[in-house]
Amino acid sequence: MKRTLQVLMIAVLVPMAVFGCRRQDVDTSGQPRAEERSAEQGDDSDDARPGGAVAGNVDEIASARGLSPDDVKAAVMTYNPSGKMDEYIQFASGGHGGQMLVIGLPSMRLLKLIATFTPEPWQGFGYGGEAGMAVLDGGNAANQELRWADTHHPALSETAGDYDGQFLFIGDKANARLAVIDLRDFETKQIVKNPISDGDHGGMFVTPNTEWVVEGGQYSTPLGGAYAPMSEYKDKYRGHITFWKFDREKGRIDPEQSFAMEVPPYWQDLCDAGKLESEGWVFCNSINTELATGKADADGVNFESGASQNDMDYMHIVNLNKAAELVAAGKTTELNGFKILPLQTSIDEGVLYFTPEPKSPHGNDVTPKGEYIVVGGKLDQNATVYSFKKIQAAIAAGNFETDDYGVPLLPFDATMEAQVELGLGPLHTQFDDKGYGYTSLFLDSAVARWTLGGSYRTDGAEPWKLVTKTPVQYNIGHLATAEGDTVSPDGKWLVAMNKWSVDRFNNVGPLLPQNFQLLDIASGGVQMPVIYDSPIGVGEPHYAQIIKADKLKAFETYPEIGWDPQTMAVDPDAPKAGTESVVRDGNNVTVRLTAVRSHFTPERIELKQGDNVTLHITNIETARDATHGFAVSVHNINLSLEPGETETVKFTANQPGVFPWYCTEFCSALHLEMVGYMLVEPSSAAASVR
Ligand code: CUK
Ligand code: CUA
Repeated sequence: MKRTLQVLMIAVLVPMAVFGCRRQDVDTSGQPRAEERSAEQGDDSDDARPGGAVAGNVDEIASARGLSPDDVKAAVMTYNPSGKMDEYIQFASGGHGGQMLVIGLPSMRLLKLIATFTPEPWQGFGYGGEAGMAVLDGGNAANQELRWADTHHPALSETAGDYDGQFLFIGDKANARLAVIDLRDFETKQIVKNPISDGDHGGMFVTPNTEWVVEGGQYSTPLGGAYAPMSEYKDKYRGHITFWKFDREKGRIDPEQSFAMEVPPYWQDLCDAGKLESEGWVFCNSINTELATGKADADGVNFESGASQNDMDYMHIVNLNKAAELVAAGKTTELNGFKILPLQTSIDEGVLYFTPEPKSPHGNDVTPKGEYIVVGGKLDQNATVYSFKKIQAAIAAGNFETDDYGVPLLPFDATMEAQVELGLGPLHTQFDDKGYGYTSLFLDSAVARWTLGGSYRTDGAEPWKLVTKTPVQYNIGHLATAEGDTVSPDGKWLVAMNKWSVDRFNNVGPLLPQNFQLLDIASGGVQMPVIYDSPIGVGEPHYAQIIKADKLKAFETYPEIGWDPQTMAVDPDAPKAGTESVVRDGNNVTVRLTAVRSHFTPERIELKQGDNVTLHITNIETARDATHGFAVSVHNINLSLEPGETETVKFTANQPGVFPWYCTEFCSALHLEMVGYMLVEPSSAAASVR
């Protein structure tokens, strides 16, 4: 009866109140049907497209806007008319926004921002929902609640070296943490804090079947949070490379099965996992092999120059399979309950090797078949290419000296395959399907395309040679090509992730957005024109990966009513229609709520000051996009309940008064009426005065 009345009310009210006097059919949700919607929006059109035909012809519009034929071509290549989907999805770090960006290619439209390390109200992440709070708390340091991150390198899960579209990992450079995102619902499921270090950089990178997620350290400290003065840097400070074991079945990192390698106190930098030929090995570059300790008095040397004295730093070459065997055999020590493979054990057992790399190295990228490792140099003009075969030969021949810590140091000439002169400040390299490498040039503000050698060259072109460069605006860091760090790059699209945008966008004050520029690397012959500029105004992204969109198989709604996204199963305790209740047991009150267009059940919660409240709420909708919010005034509670989802909030009703709660998503014509009242009766007359 109630339901019938509501439908009736909507049918009467909606056309009058919301859609004026237009003819309008309405379904029970209070929304116009899809066919009606597009017809409504395109009154004058005679085609099916919203907005109808464009006035004037293309040439006239282009000339009026001052667009060149190349501009028009770029527009046509990137424009998606309404309803047309993108072919690729880019997962970009959101930098110190602590989030992940989901961007469609080639349109460059921002599809979503995934709340990761930072509370985010639209997704109701970190505003009372128990699941999200638990995820965020999982990333706390021992004595500190952490609510931001500097996200650098996302890593999509892989199967046989190709993205499989299941999981996404992202590292937090500021606090040495790792987040796991499940791509069934694009939500963060786990954050783990490194127990032995508070900083990293060389993560996250996965092994070809995602058994391990690699986290390389950066600024060395005494491990485990110990104290030692900088005068004891050489002896007491250490770097780490941490290997997190991923349990794909559970969709979680398993810290019990994870371990860290103790390495010398150089500053480990980017890592990459070997693949195919080099599978089972991991490579990380490093800086500050000078062991600089900074300038704090007149005699010191600042890090900027102190850590740039040497012509060569050391690539770390890790036999991960061997390391894992040693860990399984119990050859570890423990620090803060975490397994550590001691440096001396790694040396004795042939787990760790070094080879020199020039000049302030950065970037460390394994070629698609796994036989080369490409390293940039921030103060160099070459990309340096190492051969995995040569590395193995040097190891087998015992062709090495040792560094100050006794780690075998393979000679540069013995491991290096080629040096490719590209320009100033080569950083990161990606690949295509035609045997080219693409390297970002920070100081040149350019992208270089160059030929790989070996089995990649079937076209007779000279190997290891610069082919062309495209200027980008400006100061490019990483770049990403479609599936460009997998065993089978697609050879399409390149996104230059530029640090500075300077004059590219309208002035929005002294803090400028970064600039993602899309380059067409597939259809322009030798040239790689920039065809789109996309401002990124939420933090400084570093790395990104670009996956074929059809590999992603996300839910459209949660599969069943009462779904708990944390367990990815139905919560047996989830409120369902007809089971709503408010039950008091002493001063513990359990509230079971449902939400559906356009009401909550129940709509009044009567509490006494000091009650401990546990509130379960289910969005019992099955329609796509029928999300409801749940926001309680001045309680810092805001949930986003996607169709089918169940959430739990716990709080103490300390504050007497009357608190409306309401749905924060404009879900229907009567969304404003989707409200409830929480009444908290004061414990005494005095308590009722605020
Ligand atoms: S780093 Cu940022 S530009 Cu963190 Cu991969 Cu090179
Ligand atoms: Cu539900 Cu608005």
